[in-house]
Amino acid sequence: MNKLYPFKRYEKNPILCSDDVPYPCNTVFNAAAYKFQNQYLLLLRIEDLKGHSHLTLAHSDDGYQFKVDSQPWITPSDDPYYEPYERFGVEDPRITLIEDTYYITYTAYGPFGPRVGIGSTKDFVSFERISLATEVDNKDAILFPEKIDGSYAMIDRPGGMGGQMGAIWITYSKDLIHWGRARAILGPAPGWGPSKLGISTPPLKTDRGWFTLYHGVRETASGRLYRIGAMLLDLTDPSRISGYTEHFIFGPEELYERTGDVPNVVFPCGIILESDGTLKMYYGAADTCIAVAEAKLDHILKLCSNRI
Ligand code: BMA
Repeated sequence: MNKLYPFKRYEKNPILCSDDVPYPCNTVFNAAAYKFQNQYLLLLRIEDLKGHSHLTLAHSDDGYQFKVDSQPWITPSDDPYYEPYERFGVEDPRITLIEDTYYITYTAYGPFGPRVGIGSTKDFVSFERISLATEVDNKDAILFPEKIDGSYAMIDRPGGMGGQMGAIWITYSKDLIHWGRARAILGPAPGWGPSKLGISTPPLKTDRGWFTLYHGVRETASGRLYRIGAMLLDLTDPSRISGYTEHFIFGPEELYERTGDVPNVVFPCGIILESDGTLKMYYGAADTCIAVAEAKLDHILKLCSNRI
């Protein structure tokens, strides 16, 4: 194993493909992950045959073999407030537990462009929408599991559409509806992820800071290349980076990551930390299937230098 690339892929990857979904669909990718009542849960982004996405749950006892529900769980809303903004789909979910409630952030996609939706559940059966938290041209949003200085905190990715650069920002709210005091955390810079930067997985509290994975995109002569880095944010002021990997730690290598509807994409939306310190990273591969790779959290933390 290359010491700078800590993740080891599960040998039976990919773990979920469209054939594993019990109803017709095009692809299954970019899934949120959580351990709920001793079961591994994935909240899958499934793209239907019209090219619109919805979210469906999959369950597993071991974290590798998942059974996909027979029905979608979160579909575009027909509520007149949400409908115009979710008409083309709901995408790329992430799950954060705050106190006793699981919050799901997702990309609401409609004719005006992508914006951030927030909803919640306590049981992964009922789901209530809370807000469309941003205007358009914003996605990759993730809530912190604790309030910061009395406010909810959310990382998002304004910009980055239509060939523009996108950066990682943080914003705060008292009610998950009205957001403000936004600050940029990390902007694009020449290197492995210069065009679009976005947070990938919900913050995990460690002694050294809030641990997150993020993605960077390099525009190449043959298209975009999505790769993953790790970042630590200051525990009391998460607008400050307290450490990060100067190089990417995971990128497309295997055939199922290199080829598919969108080639050369690895796109994690969920991690699960096991009791022995192993981190399971669930990621969409080439916008076509889902794979899992594992690393020791300590190993990744060692790669996060203290300077940026
Ligand atoms: C991003 C998101 C992801 C997708 C990726 C590659 O902008 O839309 O859902 O995996 O592009 O297509």
